[in-house]
Amino acid sequence: TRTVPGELKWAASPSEGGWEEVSIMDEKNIPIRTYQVCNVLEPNQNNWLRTDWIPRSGAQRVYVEVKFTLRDCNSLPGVTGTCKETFNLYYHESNEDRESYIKESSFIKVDTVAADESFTQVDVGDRIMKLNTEVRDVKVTTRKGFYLAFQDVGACIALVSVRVFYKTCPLTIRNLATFPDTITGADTSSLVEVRGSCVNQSEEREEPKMYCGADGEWLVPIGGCFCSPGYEEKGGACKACSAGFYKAKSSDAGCFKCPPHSHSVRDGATVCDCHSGFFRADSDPPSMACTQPPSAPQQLISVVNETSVVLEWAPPRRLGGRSDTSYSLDMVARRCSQTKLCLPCGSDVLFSPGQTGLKTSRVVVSELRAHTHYTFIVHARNGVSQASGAGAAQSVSVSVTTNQAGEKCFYTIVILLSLIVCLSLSAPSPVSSILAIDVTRHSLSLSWQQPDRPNGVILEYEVKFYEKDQKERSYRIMRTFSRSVDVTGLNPLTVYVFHVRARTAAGYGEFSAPFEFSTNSGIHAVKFSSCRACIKVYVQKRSKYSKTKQDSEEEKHLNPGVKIYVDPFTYEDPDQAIHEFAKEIDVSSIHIEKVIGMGEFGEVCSGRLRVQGKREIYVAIKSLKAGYSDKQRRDFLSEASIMGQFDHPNIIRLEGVVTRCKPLMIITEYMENGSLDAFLRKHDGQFTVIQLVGMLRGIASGMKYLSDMSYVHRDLAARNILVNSNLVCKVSDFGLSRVLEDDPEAAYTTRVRRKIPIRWTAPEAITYRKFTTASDVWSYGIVMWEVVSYGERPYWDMNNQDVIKAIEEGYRLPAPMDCPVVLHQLMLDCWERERAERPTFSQILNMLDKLIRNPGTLHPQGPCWSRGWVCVPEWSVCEWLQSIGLERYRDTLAAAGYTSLDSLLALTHQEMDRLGIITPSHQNILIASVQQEVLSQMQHMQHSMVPV
Ligand code: ACK
Repeated sequence: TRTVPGELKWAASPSEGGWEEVSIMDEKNIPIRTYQVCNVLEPNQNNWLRTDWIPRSGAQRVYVEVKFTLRDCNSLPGVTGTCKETFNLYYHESNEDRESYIKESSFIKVDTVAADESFTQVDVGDRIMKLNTEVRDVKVTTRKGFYLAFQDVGACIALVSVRVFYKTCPLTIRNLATFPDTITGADTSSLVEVRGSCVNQSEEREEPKMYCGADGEWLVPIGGCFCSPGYEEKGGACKACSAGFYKAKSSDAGCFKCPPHSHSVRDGATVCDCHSGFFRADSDPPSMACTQPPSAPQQLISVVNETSVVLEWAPPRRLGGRSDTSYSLDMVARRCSQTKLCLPCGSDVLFSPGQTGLKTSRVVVSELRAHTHYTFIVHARNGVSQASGAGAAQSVSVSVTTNQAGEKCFYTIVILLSLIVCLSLSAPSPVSSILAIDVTRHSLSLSWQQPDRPNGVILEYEVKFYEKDQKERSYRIMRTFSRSVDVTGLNPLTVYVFHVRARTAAGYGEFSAPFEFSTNSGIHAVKFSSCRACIKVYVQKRSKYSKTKQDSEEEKHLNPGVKIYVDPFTYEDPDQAIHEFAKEIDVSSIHIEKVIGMGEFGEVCSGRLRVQGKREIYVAIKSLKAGYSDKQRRDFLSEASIMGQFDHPNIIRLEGVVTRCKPLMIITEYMENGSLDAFLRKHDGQFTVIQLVGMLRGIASGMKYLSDMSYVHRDLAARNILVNSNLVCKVSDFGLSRVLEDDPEAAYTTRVRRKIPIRWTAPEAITYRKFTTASDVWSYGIVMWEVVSYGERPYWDMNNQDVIKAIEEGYRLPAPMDCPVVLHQLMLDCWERERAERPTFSQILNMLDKLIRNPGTLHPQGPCWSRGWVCVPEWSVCEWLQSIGLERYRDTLAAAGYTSLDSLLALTHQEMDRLGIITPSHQNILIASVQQEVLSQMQHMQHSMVPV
């Protein structure tokens, strides 16, 4: 009524002496219309006041707010029992907007309204009135509108204003769907179901629905939309991906950076175009880098055997960034070489295992014509060869002439016979001598003679070598078609042992005897055996590992007072676990800023968290994407339940969780430099060894804490370590059932059904799922290797099966470039086959602390070359014999008066024959080693005088 200009002129009955329209000034001195009645002295009052017709406008429940003043009967002098202190509110539904008369009985009573203010305070003289406000609601659903009526039965009352309204749930956007302004339902408990429509550039993921509650609040959002390809969600709308980014599918993910060798120049890209010279195969997903066709196969060799030819080649130098290289062969016979591919000539030729789509690099071509000149062309192709239009460019060819005629019917017999001969052939005899030429600090060239008895055509040679001190624990293999090889990537001043063996059609022969050669120092040709003293000290320490119990489960239960980690899956109700270990955070205290990556369950964002009474901190926010299953929810929250139990500077800290509203979130401290592997690759070669060891120390410290709590991580790898702005490394990625499912490195092995990150996992965990702290130690050794090699992939491009096999055979990763000997030794210790032999994290931590305190020990060539390390400067004959494994001659030599290393310089073969040291190799070792030992001691003295 306050907004109605002029008089209201509502119908009053009786028209005189009952309700009267009176204009007064409100508190702001604005004129308002009121209705007043005050017949308190006369009995049997029945005064009606009816409003004009009020259109319903679609509303189903209307609210009537009445503001009024009422006199307290006691405050009125001389009133009798006729005075009343209430009035009645009525309504009448009608389609008629101008009904002139409505019977009293047609009205339905809404309520009797009383004042709730103490109306004795009303002082009409000073115009100070206590205003009452009462609201009543009423369902109006049957007609287009309604009338309201006020019945007075003898009160002193002034209606100051009447406001009639209905409620709506206001227009809103939820889950990328727009919900219109919606009028609430007819009943106080009714919910109006509303269907949303997807915002621009979005597509329905699941029918978007919400409910409008009677109070005008939206409830229970269901379903929603995803931004279309090329668009991502920003502030409730879909915004085009900016240049350099793309999004291929409609999903709730953000735009992705263009994969390597591709770009997008315009906003809204659904796929990135390849840089020129790079391609994408039809089956390549848009997330894959653009790649190139392979270069030509290398070193194609042919071995003619009568009318068959064995062709072998090495893989292309460049695989173009793909792993689907295949080979195919073309054959041209001279007789028809005018036409390029002369199929008729070769139509009955057999290719084994085939002519096209070959995955192996060896083919036997048989049933050729005798005395015919053939040219074989081997093409390398991959998934993008066709797209690049470079089919024939990547090929290599070889020409041969077959050398024996024969009737076709004899071929089979001849081939069978040669097969039988082949099978009965014996393997080649060992290579008898190896020479080293061109020796440098990091390389040497080897050459050798063909074995005395090759027993067939030699197809290739295999060279196996290792650092002498490492024995065969870590060796490398090279293959060559020729009788020489350049071995590179060696450590300076290091003695290497080489073995060579040959392969024919009958297989590999025996390896040659060991041949030892030392790389040089660049200054003198010196041996480093004095270092052995230092390594020996360490090795003795290492043997202590075996006495330490590795299985922390067993250890911890004997150790009261140590906090043990509780498996959240032992709780029947996962929510109980989460609330036991994690703090619930109010979503309003989180301010999300940007998406920093994708986790298994949804985006990972960075943002800020402001908890009352604390300063604002940067946080990482992992969220669980909508549409999750119960299991996914449990798995997602299990990470927080685990993390929440830890409190250590090298373990990622949990700030809390959001579980009371959607999406669910896990909030952790923010680590500015992201994951360690990517971080190291980005800063290749930029850190000092001390900085790298500092990072390793942090990880070891975190792992020691976890192992003390009996928590086995199972997926320790550089990609699961996060780095903050101070280079502090923290272990992250906890979880249980999901642990290995989520890791892109995890693969199925043949023996177990769960996925395992093979390259990081100890053999016993791969083979029979024996995951213990000792298997975490193995993984830690791999992390050490990743760190020192600045994020190199362990075992490079070997496939998982080959890695498993190599480890089984005793192969271990070699020291990365410039890796201090002590660190590589520590890695090798972590990779002991026997898990009881591996160090504990506590021992690793002690070792790293010692190295940090004595930085000189971290020199790549080993501790002896640096100052500050206490080496044994002079060995007794006894220690020296021990170090070369010939302790057995101790007494013989002592008895003959050889009591110092110098005196041993006089040893000759004849003298040793005389003393009964008759094994030729022992004689050689003794003579060579004593000379080198004395030389290296001289060298050591020089270094002691001139600080390095
Ligand atoms: O290598 P990144 O940048 O580091 O990409 C991944 C991505 O989210 C998906 O896991 C990053 N990430 C995860 N947790 C955090 C964190 N607490 N602080 C900073 N980045 C994080 C991770």
